[in-house]
Amino acid sequence: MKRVRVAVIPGDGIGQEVVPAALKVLRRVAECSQRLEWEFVEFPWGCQYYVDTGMMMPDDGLDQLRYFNAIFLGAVGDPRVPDHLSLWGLLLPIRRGFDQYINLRPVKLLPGVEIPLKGYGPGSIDFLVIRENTEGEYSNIGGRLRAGTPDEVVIQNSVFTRKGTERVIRYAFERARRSRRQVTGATKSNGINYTMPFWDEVFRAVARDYPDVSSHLYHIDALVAYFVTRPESFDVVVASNLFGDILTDLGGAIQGGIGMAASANINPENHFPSMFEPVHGSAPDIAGRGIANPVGQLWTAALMCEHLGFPEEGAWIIKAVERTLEDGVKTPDLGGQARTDDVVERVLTHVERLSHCDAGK
Ligand code: GGG
Repeated sequence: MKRVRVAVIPGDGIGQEVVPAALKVLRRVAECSQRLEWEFVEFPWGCQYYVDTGMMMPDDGLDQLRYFNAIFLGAVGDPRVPDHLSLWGLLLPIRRGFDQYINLRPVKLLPGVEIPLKGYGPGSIDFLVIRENTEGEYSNIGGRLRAGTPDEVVIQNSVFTRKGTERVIRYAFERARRSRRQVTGATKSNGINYTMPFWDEVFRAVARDYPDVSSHLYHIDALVAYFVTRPESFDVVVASNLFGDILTDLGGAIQGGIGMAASANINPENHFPSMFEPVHGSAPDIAGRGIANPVGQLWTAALMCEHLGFPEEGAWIIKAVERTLEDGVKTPDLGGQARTDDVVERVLTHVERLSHCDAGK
C-alpha cells in the first residue's frame, strides 16, 4: 500500500463543487484498489482568500506545496478580482515555480456525448495537445507608459528560450512514439517574425531525430480550421503557451464542451510536484447551483492516478465516466438533466463494478 500526499486547491466558483466530487471518486478508487492510500490536504487559496488577505496564496505558498506528491486544483477566477491578478497570483506561479513545462490536454470524443460536428462517433476524435507551459507569450516582461493618456504605450514581450522550446517539442515527439507517430506543430511564422521562425527551426531540428515520426507545421489560423474540418487527423499537437491554450478551448468544444476537458501540468523530471486541473475556469454563472459538469475534473483525476503510477486506477475512472455518459447521466451543458451529484453517484457505481469492489454486496 502506497501513501500518496496530495495538496488540494478547490479554488473558485465551480471548483468548490467539482473538486469534492472528484475526491469522492478518488477515495472510492483507493478503497477498491487497496494499492494506495490518499492523504488529501486542502488549501483555501483563491479569490476569496484574495478578498480576505490581498493575496491569492501566502508568500510561502510554493514552500507549503513543495513536498506533496501532486497538486489537485479546481478553478481560478471571480468577478471581484481582475483575471490577470488571480492567474498571476496562483496558477502561473505554481506552473512556473515548479517548472511544470508540459501541459497535457487530451481531446477525445467519449460515448454518449453529442458534439457540434457531424458524423463523428466515440473514439473517432482522439488526440493530445501538448502546450508549452512556462514561457512564450505568457511573460510578465513588459510595461505601460503614460497610462490613460492619448500617448499611452503598452508592451508585452514574448520569451522563447532554446531550452524551453526544444524540451516541449522533444517531449511531443517522444509521446507520439506511444501513439500514432505523428506530430503537428502550431506556428505563425509568417506574421510573427522572430519567435515563430525560431520555433519552426527548433521543430524541424528535433523532427530530424525522429525519422519514424511524421511531422507537420501549420499556421495557427489554418490549424484551428483543421480542428473543425478534420479533427480525426491529429495525433499529438505541440503548441506555444498561448496557442496551446486557445487550441484546447476549441478542443473542449469539439469533445462536447469545455466541462469535459482535462489537463495535467507536468514536471517530467519529478523535481517538483505536478499539478492537475481541468481546462475550464470557475464558471461563476452556474456556480453554487449543483449542476457543474464534473467530467473534466474526473478525467483530470485519472491523469493524476496515471502520473502517480496507478494507470489501472486511472483507467477505471475514465471507463466509469464513459459508462455514465452512455447511461445518459449527463449535466445540462451536455443536454442532460443530471446534477453533479447524480453523475458522481453513477460513476461510483461503475468504479465498483469495474474494480469488482461490489463483489461482496
Ligand atoms: N482550471 C483552472 C482554471 O481555472 N483555469 C482558468 C484559466 O483561465 N486558465 C488560464 C490558463 O490556463 O492559461
